Amino acid sequence: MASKVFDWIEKERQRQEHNIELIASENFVSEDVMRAVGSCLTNKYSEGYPPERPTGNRGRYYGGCVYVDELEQYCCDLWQEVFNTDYHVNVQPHSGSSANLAAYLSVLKPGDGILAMDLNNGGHLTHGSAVNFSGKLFRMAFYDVNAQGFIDMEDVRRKALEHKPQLILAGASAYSRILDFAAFSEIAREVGAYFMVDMAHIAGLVAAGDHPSPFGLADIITTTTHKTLRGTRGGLIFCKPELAKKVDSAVFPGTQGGPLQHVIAGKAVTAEEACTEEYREYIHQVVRNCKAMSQEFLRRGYQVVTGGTDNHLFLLDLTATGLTGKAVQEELDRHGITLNKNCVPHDTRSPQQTSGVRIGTAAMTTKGYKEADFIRVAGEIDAVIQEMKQKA
Ligand code: DSN
Repeated sequence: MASKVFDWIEKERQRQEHNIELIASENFVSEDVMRAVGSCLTNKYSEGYPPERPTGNRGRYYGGCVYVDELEQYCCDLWQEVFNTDYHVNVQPHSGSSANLAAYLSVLKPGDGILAMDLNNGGHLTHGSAVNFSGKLFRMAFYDVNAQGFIDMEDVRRKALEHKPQLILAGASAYSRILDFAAFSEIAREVGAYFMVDMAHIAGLVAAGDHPSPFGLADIITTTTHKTLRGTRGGLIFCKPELAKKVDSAVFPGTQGGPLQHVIAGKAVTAEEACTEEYREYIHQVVRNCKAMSQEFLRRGYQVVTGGTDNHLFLLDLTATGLTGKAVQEELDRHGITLNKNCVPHDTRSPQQTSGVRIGTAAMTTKGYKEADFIRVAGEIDAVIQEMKQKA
């Protein structure tokens, strides 16, 4: 008898096929990525690292690792190619959160200071939220955004001098503008802090040359592989070669046990795809689509945080409509349009309600959407919001 599970998988497959997917952190992977992740590699234990690793590791703790050794090394080599870098890479983190935990613990001890962007202003849960391990383990300070929603680099410097953090973090989940890695790195140098970048959202843009690269500037770089990189769900850590041993030890045995070799296989396929000209053209289109859609909202009289976008996402500020992000998200769900409620900078509503929604173009660009399609969807969203306003 077939498992009940496949009914839900089929329903979810249909939902993904028919809905308009605008969640900025989601995408649709290739059949090859799914084949790799759904393969027999899920059966294999391989705690440790491939023997070729340049970090003096002791190899694996299990027999039968000959093929996963070759696969994991291939995966590491490919990710260096994707970002054209000689940074050391660890492909074992199970997720972006696991990658951030290991990255922090590779150079910090509990009680050390981190300066990051607040979750409510566009940062990420693992960037020091009080309810997350990051906020519980480390002494957090947060830099602010200005009234238009741009990161205030003067505030970054001021807070760095005031709080003397051991690590400064650049990276966001809901920030639509270029991150000035050179300026962050200069401030980190000035106060003697490590400089870390969490590029999870924009990693695909960095790979395609549509966002400045943090390589050469940051000491440690983390990312997920499933957002703009359009791959399997998982995390990666890159670091300057001199931190390689610390990072590898922080991942295993520091924070994880056995790596997920089926996911590492999926990450390797993702990297193969990200090296292609077709992928770079896809990312260019994601950015063109995002600009076109945000401009259409502006044309229709909406507030877009920072007045536009440089990347794959933007935030619609609904304050003037009187509607909450939650209500708009739920109503759009009923119309087959999927996005998520999101705080806008200095939001007066709670993260459960919010005054905004976040919109991303990576997933529907994978389905072939061009500028005109996104302009049409902006019109559909506007129509739903106007109807909600009339009923309110
Ligand atoms: N929570 C993810 C997002 O939606 O941006 C990041 O991990």
